[in-house]
Amino acid sequence: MTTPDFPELPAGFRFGAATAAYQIEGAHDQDGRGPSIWDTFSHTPGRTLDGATGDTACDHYHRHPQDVALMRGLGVDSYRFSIAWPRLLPRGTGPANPKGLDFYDRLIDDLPAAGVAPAVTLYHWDLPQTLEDRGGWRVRETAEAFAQYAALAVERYGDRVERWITLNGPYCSAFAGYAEGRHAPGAQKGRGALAAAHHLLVAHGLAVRELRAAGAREVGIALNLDRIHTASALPGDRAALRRAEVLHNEVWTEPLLAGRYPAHEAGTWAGLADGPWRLPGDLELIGAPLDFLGVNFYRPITVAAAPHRTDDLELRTATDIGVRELDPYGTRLTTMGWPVVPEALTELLRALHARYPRLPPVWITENGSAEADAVGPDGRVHDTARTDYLADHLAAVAEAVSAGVDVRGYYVWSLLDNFEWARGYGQRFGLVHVDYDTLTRTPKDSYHWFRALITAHRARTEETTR
Ligand code: IFM
Repeated sequence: MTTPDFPELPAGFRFGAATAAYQIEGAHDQDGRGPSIWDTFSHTPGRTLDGATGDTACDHYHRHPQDVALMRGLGVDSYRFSIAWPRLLPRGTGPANPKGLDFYDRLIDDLPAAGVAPAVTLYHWDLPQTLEDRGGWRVRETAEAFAQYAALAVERYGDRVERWITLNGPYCSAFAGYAEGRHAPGAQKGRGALAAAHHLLVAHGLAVRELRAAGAREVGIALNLDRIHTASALPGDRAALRRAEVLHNEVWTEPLLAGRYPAHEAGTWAGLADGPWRLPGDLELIGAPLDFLGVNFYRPITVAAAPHRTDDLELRTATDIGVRELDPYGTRLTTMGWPVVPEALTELLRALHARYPRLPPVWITENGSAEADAVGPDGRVHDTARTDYLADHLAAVAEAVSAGVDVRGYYVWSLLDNFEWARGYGQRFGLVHVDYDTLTRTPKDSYHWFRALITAHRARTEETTR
């Protein structure tokens, strides 16, 4: 076995690990936490693999001291985690839950003591069920409730949090949640997805305003962005590529980074720009300057044209807009079935840099691979494929930096194996293996490699800056 070389990143570049509340915390009904849409969804038969739920997950709620110790051992600069909105506000709005507030206080206090700076995501998909019952992201009131929640969180934790991420991967909240139905709340009817997309952006804008007013240090958003290709030069496929780029990326990047809605292409996006949910001043609110853009990247996708209904404003899946995703071939696939193509990350970063003059510094807020890991007879997890994936993607980041993209840091997804949404516990993304029967944590070989990388980076950059 050969260990990949350490990619050379600039002095001051930061390393971290990321998680999300519903995927690791468990304690779903303890200490006053209210239900979220993911509790409802995962408890609905047929929605998740083998009926998996986040009821216990990694039991991080009770084991966080051990997980903070793992981070200390890893030597990361920063830990990106999310606050469960229904743990702070069990009904989404109204009285706060003191025990929920205390839980994050303990975590946020323990991290700096372990040399790790807290980076908080306010929304990683666990909407309080009460708000969904009132319309969820389809209605503007949810964006207003989110702003109140953001104000509460920053008032309580703002003195200790280094980096705030308003929303994680709003594509999934809007389109996987309200069009494809593969994520909570599992809706597949109505104009929900487009309204949700807009209200998520408004929620972000309102939260940024609250965070700024409270003097938050760094404020940004994490988008799951895709590098998209088409297999041919046929006009139909090129047009499908543009529609896919709008659906996956530009719905978010255009209003956030350029203060405009995505171009109407083939009539496909008329609903987004002209929907009744849009109010005067929304674009200015959404496009307020950010301190950083978080990019979640895993794989490229290849698309081709498919028969479609461009005049249908009711549904917004890729199929509805005439886009067919092609099966990847010719590259290694992770257990998610995702192709491993690190140079696509360089291309994505360079494309963002070229398209948006107002692009703020970038953080890779998620990157990682799911592999078929198991603890071997020697008590270790030899996850060579993950180490290779991380090394190659960090090299791709270094390449983008050399090309002039201002990338400041990189979070591995994920610190721990965890609940992978509708795919249950079948996908292992962690640097640390979790045995779901005993909840035993075992650092994998990639954990040790990442620690060595961070140590080598510090030694090299401290030497060159001395
Ligand atoms: O586990 C998820 C995470 O919650 C959001 N981004 C993608 C990851 C892997 O699918």
